[in-house]
Amino acid sequence: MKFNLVEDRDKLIVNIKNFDPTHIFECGQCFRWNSEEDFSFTGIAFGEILNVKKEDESIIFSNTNTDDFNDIWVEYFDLGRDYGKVKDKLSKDPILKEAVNFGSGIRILNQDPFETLISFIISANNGIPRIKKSIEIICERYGNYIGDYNEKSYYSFPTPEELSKVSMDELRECGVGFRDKYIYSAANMVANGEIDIYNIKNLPTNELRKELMKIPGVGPKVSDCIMLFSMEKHDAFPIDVWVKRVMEHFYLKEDTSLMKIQAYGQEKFKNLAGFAQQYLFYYARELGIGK
Ligand code: 8HG
Repeated sequence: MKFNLVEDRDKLIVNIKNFDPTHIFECGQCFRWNSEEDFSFTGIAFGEILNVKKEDESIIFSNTNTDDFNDIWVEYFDLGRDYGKVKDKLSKDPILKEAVNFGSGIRILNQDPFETLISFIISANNGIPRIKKSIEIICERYGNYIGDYNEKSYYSFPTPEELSKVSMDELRECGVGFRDKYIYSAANMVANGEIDIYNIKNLPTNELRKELMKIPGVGPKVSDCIMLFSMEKHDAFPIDVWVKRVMEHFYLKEDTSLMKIQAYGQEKFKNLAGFAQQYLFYYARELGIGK
């Protein structure tokens, strides 16, 4: 993959289509990116702090270099994929066309599987600001200090070993409520090798879902979020309140069980179901559709 890339001290200026930091970082798939006063976003992934800004057709990546861009960020931001094609296919459906226009710069991130597992266990029956706060506290207390950027300190997400040593009481003090026991079990199952979270992504989607659901606190929605946001399962179709509402409002026209909505979404959008879900989630949540 060749990019039209200019390196200028700690900045890279890259021409990328279908890339909008606001859409990417605020569409619900990640919790560790925050906007700055200049409308850029700063976050941390794979132990590196990065700042991302869109200026016209250019994306400016700060605090990085060409090697890290190629080694980490190309995959993280799914830059090898032509989102123009994904959007064209989905836009044949008139409802998706609206949702795709609304979130035109969304890309599905390839995040760390352990971080995604724990983050989406925390997300169950929770709101995004509280999810973000809990994750930030967990990283500050149990991750490692990586560095400062714009006068703010950044910490890595704890490894399975690091997190497995944290007690349930300590976890509860991070604001995770009843999910303390689930995080505790999940971290221990990964640390002691019961779940091989870094090597199961090659299983077919349905088998992988079953494997993930062996972890307490991981149901169908959480498992599909983990598969989609960290294991490249783009046929996953996580259904939360917003996706349920938008699917019922536009397609099904009546109260429908989660299982039926999932079957409908996977059948309708096939190997693009995960992308369709993300455009719909962002669209429904920002516009309050079906509320
Ligand atoms: O990207 C997401 N898709 C779906 N379907 N659900 C999500 C995403 N992100 C996210 O946080 N959720 C869930 O929505 C978790 C939680 O139940 C709620 C937070 O708004």
